[in-house]
Amino acid sequence: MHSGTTITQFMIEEQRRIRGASGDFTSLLNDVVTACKVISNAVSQGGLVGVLGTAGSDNIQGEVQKKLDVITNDIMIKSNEWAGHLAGMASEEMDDMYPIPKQYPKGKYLLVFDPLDGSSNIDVNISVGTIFSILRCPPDVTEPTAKDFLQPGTQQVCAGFALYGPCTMMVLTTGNGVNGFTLDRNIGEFVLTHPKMSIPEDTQEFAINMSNQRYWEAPVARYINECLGGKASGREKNFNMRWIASMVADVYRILTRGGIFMYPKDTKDPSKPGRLRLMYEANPISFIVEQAGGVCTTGRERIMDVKPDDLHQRVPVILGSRNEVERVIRYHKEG
Ligand code: AFP
Repeated sequence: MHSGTTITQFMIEEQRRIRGASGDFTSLLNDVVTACKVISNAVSQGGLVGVLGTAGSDNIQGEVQKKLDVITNDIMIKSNEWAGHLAGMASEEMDDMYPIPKQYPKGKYLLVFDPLDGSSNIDVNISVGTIFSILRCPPDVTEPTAKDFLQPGTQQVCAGFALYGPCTMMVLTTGNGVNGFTLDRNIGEFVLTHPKMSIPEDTQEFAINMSNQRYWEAPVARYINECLGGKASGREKNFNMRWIASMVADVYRILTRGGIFMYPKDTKDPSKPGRLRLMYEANPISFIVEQAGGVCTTGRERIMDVKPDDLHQRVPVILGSRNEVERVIRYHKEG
């Protein structure tokens, strides 16, 4: 007999706190959680069921799709299209938004997701995850178009990610703190194991893809040089570095023990203002990180204040422990 609070119990208790809540949102979240359990299964079987390798297609961003990118996208769609809670979905893996098929009732929410973040790591058995964000469909819109999704991150009703690592975790916020749940495979339920997650204000750990160093802007180069130099370059401490190249895994580490994560603006490809996608990665992760007491910025503005102009828009991302991120913001102001 398990003794913890299950995610279902947790969500129902949260719902009771909201006067007039219809249960729609709780049911939607339940479907998303179910999809993540199905994805966790697919990911954990890997080569046994022939799901590793490339799918032979590219996504809208010109990236090679893995078989699991396509499979997990399909799982998210199938688990969430039927119940009547959604007016539409948008995914990193689909060129256009996904309207709810005619045979199903429509609801008042929009679901945005990256079905398998870090998927370029999947063949080497490194942790990957699913990131999602729930928005309200604008009032009186029954047939949403892409522009109805273009809401700043501050409008998110809920954001979360599942992390498929040694344990499968679900990390969630609805704007009332951040809670982490671990999948108990014996009962098939996520159980609350990490209540009220909080990011320490200070850190000695940074995460950045150092191979891009020659493309960085001056403020980022200045900050990383100081981290590398540590006490010898005037900082009060020495730093350690981690880079998993799977944002969910890097962010989970920061939620657990602090750190700063950076995928900054660079000059590698002038057509791209950053590597990470605003709607599918930066906004949901920012909502979680801010709710855990961290800071998220492009270097020049708060990520959740960016007004999206395209579903697949990219942004620079600098996030994590407050005092380090604020230092980087200061370096951007100083030029
Ligand atoms: P994929 O989902 O294509 O593997 O991208 C992962 C990611 O968006 C994010 O999770 C990582 O932090 C970042 O890209 C890694 O980028 P680099 O490969 O340039 O280090």
